[in-house]
Amino acid sequence: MTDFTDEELEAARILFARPATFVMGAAKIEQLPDPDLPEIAFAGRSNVGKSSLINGLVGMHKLARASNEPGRTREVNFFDLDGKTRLVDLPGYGWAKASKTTVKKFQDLGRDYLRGRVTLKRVYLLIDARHGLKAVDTEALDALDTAAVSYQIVLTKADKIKPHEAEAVREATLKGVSKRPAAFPAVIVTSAEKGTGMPELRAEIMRTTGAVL
Ligand SMILES: Nc1nc2c(ncn2[C@@H]2O[C@H](COP(=O)(O)OP(=O)(O)O)[C@@H](O)[C@H]2O)c(=O)[nH]1
Ligand SMILES: [Mg+2]
Repeated sequence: MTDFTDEELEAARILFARPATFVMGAAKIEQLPDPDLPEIAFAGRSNVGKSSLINGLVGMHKLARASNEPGRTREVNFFDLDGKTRLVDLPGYGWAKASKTTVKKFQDLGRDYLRGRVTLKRVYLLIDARHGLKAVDTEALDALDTAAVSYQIVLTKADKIKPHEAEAVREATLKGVSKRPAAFPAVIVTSAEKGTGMPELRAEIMRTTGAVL
């Protein structure tokens, strides 16, 4: 994992303690907010923990709605962090129940966003720490490499396995993306439930967006 000084971790803690608000959900590419702030997007299969991670980062339980509310998770949802940066919750993939047309519509939206967003600084691709990279993730990795957007893998729900197991999955995941051109060569282990990895992820986002207090 990238090293951060105590000062950086503290600055990031303060940044993420500032007010975070829901800006809007876009169901079409024309509805995106003006690209006037640096953005960090979160992608991953549905249920991997995207909304929970965003909530964990800002320390609010209900900013991004978690689970059981597929309505919002099919849009691209924008959250403003104190006017400094936007956190973007992308539509999940790997839907079991949704129709093919619905899936395609929202994956196309996600792809259009990734391709065309000039203010997008990095994508965090979330992977369940219990499973590691799976075939279902390949398409997302390919889309990110094709869009040439810098992305980093975040392992979620690490509280559900033992630390040494999470470490093994982290190493295997890092190896799995080592030849991928747009992948950042570090994998962060997190638990939104326990707060694991949140200080480092906040610092990483602060560094990546160039947000200053
Ligand atoms: N144990 C545990 N459960 C989590 C964690 N993050 C998310 N979950 C659970 O996983 C389910 C899906 O989370 P959600 O954030 O809605 O996933 P999303 O579909 O990717 O936005 C919910 O029931 C969450 O409570 C975590 O760090 N630890
Ligand atoms: Mg969600």
